[in-house]
Amino acid sequence: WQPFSESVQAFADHQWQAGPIINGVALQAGERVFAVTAPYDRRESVGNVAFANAAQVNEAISIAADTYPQWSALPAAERAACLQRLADLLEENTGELVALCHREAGKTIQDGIDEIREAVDFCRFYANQAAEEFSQPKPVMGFDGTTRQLSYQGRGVFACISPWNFPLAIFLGQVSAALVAGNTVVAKPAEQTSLIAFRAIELMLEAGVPTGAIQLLPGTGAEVGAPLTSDPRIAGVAFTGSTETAQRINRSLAARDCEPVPFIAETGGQNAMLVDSTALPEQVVRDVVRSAFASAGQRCSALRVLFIQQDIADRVIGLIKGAMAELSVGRPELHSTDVGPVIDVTARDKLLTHIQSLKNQAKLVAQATIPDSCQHGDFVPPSAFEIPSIDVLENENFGPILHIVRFKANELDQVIDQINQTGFGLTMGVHSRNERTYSHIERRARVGNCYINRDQVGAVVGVQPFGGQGLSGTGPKAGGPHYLYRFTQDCVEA
Ligand code: UN1
Repeated sequence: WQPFSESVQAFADHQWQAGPIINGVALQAGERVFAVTAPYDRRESVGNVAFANAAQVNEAISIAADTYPQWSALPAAERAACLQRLADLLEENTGELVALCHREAGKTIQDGIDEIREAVDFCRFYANQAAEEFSQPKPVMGFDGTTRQLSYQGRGVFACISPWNFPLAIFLGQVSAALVAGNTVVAKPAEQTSLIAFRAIELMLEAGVPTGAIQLLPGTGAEVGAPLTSDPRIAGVAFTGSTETAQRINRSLAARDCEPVPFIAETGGQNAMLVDSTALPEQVVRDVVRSAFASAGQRCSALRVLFIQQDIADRVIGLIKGAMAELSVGRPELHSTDVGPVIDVTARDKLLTHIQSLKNQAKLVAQATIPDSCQHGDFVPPSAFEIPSIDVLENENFGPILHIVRFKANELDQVIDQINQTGFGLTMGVHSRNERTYSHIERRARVGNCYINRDQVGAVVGVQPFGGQGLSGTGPKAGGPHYLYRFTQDCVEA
């Protein structure tokens, strides 16, 4: 902690500059320049970003397409070596990157440290897997005893479109997977976190990834994302973000008059936790508070709707109230802060509107207070409401708001079905000491990640693959054994 706290101080006045990186050249001019300010205090300048213009989008795709034959022809182990060097550089620059995650994305220091760690893990995991599995053709044994050789190669130019909530980890997770599998990449980071993406690509070039293989295009979905995904030269898209944007990209890919391509999407959720009367209340409350309020609720895995069996509801809700009274909302660089700001004023206003609308149809259980020191930032008070049913929630509320629903013992299946009917299927938490109950819930619920008797955030690369079903995404899971294959095409020598 201490060294990272010091690097946040060391970079307290630093101004970062970013723009498109095309063929290794960092450009300071584009469509327009966007001034970056800190989410915890909008008076604080963090730097500037030049957003890409239409000509730059076109040029980036051309260069990536021209470089594809050379890059894909390299042995997988050589591509993997570049990513291992990138991971080394991320570790060497952790101090600056934690400071940047704090200043640009408003992350707490602990979240910043976790972010860099996860980015390193993604790079090393995909590099190891590619070196091991794509270096040699794989023998496939037929039932008749004969053997065929299956080899894997890239598909062409991949578009990687990533979110602001994991501005380094998810950004580099997508880009490193696409690259190491043999594709060249055009990356469009979330416009709120372009400085972090820019720094990551600088390090990637320093690590030896050829300048033609990775192009960076900061900008908005309308100005950069849309022309990118409608371009017939794009051979695949990796996307993490909202379900609506995923649907838009899907339509745009389908409308192209060219070959069909893979679309890998990880999207939103309406994540629930089910607590039955055998659960341990203290443990439930610890896991609820972390799942709902850590990272200011800005994880797609975060808990949104807590279902508690009536028999223990009063006791658990009482404990949640007590725990929320202890939650410290504040500036993210302070060691004492549990909940920092949300990403921007648009997010804040949307969440505050939701809180306002709940006040008419729900019972406020608890609400933390925002200290005066936070008045210039985009903060939302962590809040918990009792609501009559999950049906009152129309959308995912991407912030520190917990909804609580009581249910009776004989309503368990009905509750699971209601959760399934939302169409989302990302994470689910279950607290029960009855094995029959949690096994039954696991089987009946349609979710990507089901967590039993623990919190439901913080998936670990290579240990706990992460991704959803239904409206929550296409799979395969990031950080799992099948993700890389989706970026490849396979060829059989018979
Ligand atoms: C996301 O928020 O887009 O398990 C996905 C977790 C994180 C979720 C990342 N890996 O909490």
